Amino acid sequence: MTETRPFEALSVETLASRLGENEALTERIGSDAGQWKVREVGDGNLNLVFIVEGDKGAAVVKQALPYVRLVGDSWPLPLKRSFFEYHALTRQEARAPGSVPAIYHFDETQALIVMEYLSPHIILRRALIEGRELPNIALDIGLFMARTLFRGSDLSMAAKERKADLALFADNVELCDITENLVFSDPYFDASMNRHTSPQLDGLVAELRADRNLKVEAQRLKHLFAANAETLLHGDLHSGSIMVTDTETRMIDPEFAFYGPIAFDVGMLLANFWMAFFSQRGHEEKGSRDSMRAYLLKVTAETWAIFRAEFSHLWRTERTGMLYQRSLFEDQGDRLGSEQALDHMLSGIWTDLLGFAGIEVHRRILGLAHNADFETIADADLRATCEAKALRFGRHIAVNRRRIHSIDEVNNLAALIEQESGI
Ligand code: SR1
Ligand code: MG
Repeated sequence: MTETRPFEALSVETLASRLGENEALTERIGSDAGQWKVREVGDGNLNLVFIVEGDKGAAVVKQALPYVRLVGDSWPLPLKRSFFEYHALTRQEARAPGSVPAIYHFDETQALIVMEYLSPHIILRRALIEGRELPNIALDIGLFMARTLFRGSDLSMAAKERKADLALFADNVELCDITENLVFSDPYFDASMNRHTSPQLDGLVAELRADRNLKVEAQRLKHLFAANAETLLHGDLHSGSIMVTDTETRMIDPEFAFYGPIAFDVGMLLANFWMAFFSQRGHEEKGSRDSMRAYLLKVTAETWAIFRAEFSHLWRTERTGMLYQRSLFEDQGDRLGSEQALDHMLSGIWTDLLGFAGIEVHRRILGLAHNADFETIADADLRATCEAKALRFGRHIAVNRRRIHSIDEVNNLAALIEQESGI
């Protein structure tokens, strides 16, 4: 049953009485709501997340709040982000089956989604901080990105269907606005919500903000983000939006979904692996992280290789949309023409993903929304050393993205910067 009353935030105390008659929940976790155990576990920047356990099982209830949780009610944020998350999850499930949690129920007025409780999964970022070398993430995430990004684009979809979807997600204005400001602009001037490890990083931060080429590049990337409505993006694909076990990987939290450039999701994701790499020095109290560092660079190379291979496979077998139509190439016996176009597309994605990755690194160290990879390093000098390396790496790949041709080149650079001493 869907509630008809106006939006009201749930709490641990009220959840069972509010949702005790909800069939999606009672079917899965048991109908004796008086026995339900409810925990609020949300540690993200925006929403409430509850785990509800009954005698038959458990489920997750995620509810949007009318403001940014990280900042408070001084920053209102519309509830409709829950609508976009729900619609993005259904499309991701159709395009990359098994890659997202199952959805049991959506209530638009209450801005809540009831979904599968993933257990014993943990957030990927936490696993990487703990130094866990997960064997499947490159394969699982590479496939997820290739399938969702290819199948959500004009390479695959019927034009009418894609344009309708583009119109639907175009209304996710406020979440795009967060990305447009927090990712592409705020890090490059002294915006009011910014913070960084100070005074250790003050000199480097001033240098970055005075770097004209970097600022121009960040704005060119912002332009691309805003104007290139290429595919349905996850929109916030970092290691905090992925849940893992040793053998399973699920993508969560696509509330920032909208139509944008393919390279954005890929660049954000790889940036988070590179940040995990630079943060390892700060997590060596229980032993060397040399092996973890090598693992993380291998993961970036494998993720990109899997993405390329699957995207190429889909290009050759599922290119049913209006772009690069088969009637111009394969049907004319011109397979080489089709391969040339594919190569062109992949090299464009590569160049742009380096830019998006570079600025994602910057915003996590200079902006409002930092990440736990660095934040959990208690010693400020050590944290600043790790962050400074990541900042220099980010600047290099963003500014030089047109001159960097392989992932090995990027990973060699990361390894070189990691070996340097001091800030
Ligand atoms: C105010 S929201 C800050 C960040 O949290 C989300 O996870 C997105 O990454 C956003 O940029
Ligand atoms: Mg999130």
